[in-house]
Amino acid sequence: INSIKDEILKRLLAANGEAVSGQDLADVLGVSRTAIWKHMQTLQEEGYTFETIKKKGYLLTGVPNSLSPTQIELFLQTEHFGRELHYYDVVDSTQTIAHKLAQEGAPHGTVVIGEEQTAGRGRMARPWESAHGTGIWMTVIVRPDVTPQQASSYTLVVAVAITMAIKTLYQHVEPAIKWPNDLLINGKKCTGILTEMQAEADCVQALLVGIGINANQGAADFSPDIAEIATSLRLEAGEEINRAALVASILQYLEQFTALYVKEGFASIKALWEQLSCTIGQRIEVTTIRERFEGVASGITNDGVLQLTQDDGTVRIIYAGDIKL
Ligand code: BT5
Repeated sequence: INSIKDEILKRLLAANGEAVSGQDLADVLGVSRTAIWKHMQTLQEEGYTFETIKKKGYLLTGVPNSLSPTQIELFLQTEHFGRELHYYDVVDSTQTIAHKLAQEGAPHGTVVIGEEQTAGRGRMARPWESAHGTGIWMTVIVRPDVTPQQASSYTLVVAVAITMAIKTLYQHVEPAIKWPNDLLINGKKCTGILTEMQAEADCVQALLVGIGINANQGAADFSPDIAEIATSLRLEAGEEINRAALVASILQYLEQFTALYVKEGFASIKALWEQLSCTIGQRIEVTTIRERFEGVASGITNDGVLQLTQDDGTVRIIYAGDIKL
């Protein structure tokens, strides 16, 4: 039943501003006029808008800004990523659902999306604000053929893919990668990445790549906790963001960069990462679980590890932590 609805939608979209006759739809799809009418009602409930033009048929006048599989598939050009898509209105966290799906054997590239998360999380169980319909809250299940040790640099690969997608669609927006897992625009956070792992001693079963992107929030939509530090793509681009198109573009870049990363390692993406980052060359303060350092972020290694040059010349290697620019 759903596939008939999708077929109708595809034809309405392909008509590109022309009306599509209900009778023609019924004939081509081999269903009754009444069935077509019922599907049109459903589409309307999902937020599509039409005009009914006498003797001509249905004219599509608006599509919902939703992340339903139908919307994303309209833009999707990948081979694997996003081809299996689990879409929910409200979830606790897409990470939780993805963990379960991965254990049950979900294929490489499976995507879980929620319009809202009630318990969205960042690293170390920090909360991640995920209001309804405003952002992109998704987890991608990736099964790369790498060791758990190599996988630690994958977050940087994801950051590059998201940055490239944003730059491609919104050319006047300048996102910058803040090591290890943030994208900033004009110094404010618009994206956070959370990479979790299911692994055995020397073999990665799955990476659960959580991506949170503020897309259509206005300044007043952020809680006081993050109002000063957060921004959205809409605020920066000055236009409504088509989230489905952005998701499709991210998945495309992610598929490409993941293939490169599996084949040639992080080293093959390192130069691009450095070019897109706002971390290297900056004086930073690093907080790790145990210690706190200051110095200049002097580079990144072929394994994606941050090098910090302290004032006395000592070079420290930072595997994980938070930095302040
Ligand atoms: C992150 O953690 O930045 C990773 C965020 C990952 C979120 C995605 S959404 C889909 C998937 N499902 C989940 O449950 N999570 C992933 P971290 O670097 O620890 O940063 C967390 C900090 O960012 C918080 O302590 C706040 O200060 C700030 N923050 C929270 N919500 C934010 C938002 N919407 N925009 C900007 N900053 C936010």
